[in-house]
Amino acid sequence: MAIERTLSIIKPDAVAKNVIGQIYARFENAGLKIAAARLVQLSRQEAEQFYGVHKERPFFKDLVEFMISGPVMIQVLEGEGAILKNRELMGATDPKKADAGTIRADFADSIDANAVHGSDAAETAAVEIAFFFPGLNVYSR
Ligand code: RTP
Ligand code: MG
Repeated sequence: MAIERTLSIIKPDAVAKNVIGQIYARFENAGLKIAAARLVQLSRQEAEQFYGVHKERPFFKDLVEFMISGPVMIQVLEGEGAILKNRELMGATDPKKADAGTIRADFADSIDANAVHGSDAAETAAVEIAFFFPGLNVYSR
């Protein structure tokens, strides 16, 4: 399988719970490397733009409010099949439906405060990485 990159966000709920390190350990244990990372407070405009595909959805306003409710940890993950691998590590969007041992099953409280984001396909990964790391040297190692 090809080496891929994907965008991951540890959302405000998980940052507030002080589990960045525990979530990073899951990435590392699955063979994913941190190729770039930033801890940031998103602006409303950034959150609205990032989740723009969902802007007509009923949960959009709550999603944006949640994403700006505190700092987020944003990283580029790199490794074999990184996009799908990260989605598997995350578990289902609704933590009640997430498999045991996934990040959302273990750290998320609700479908809104669900601990992590991960790109869902190669095209969205490219767009999302460029959005948060424009022109960056994403280090391959
Ligand atoms: P994400 O984009 O954050 O990685 O999550 P996802 O792919 O698993 O889910 P997606 O369908 O892309 O939805 C984005 C985020 O919106 C919130 N959501 N709320 N109340 C609801 O029915 C609902 N549905 C989605 C979640 O926080 C989800 O992560
Ligand atoms: Mg999504």
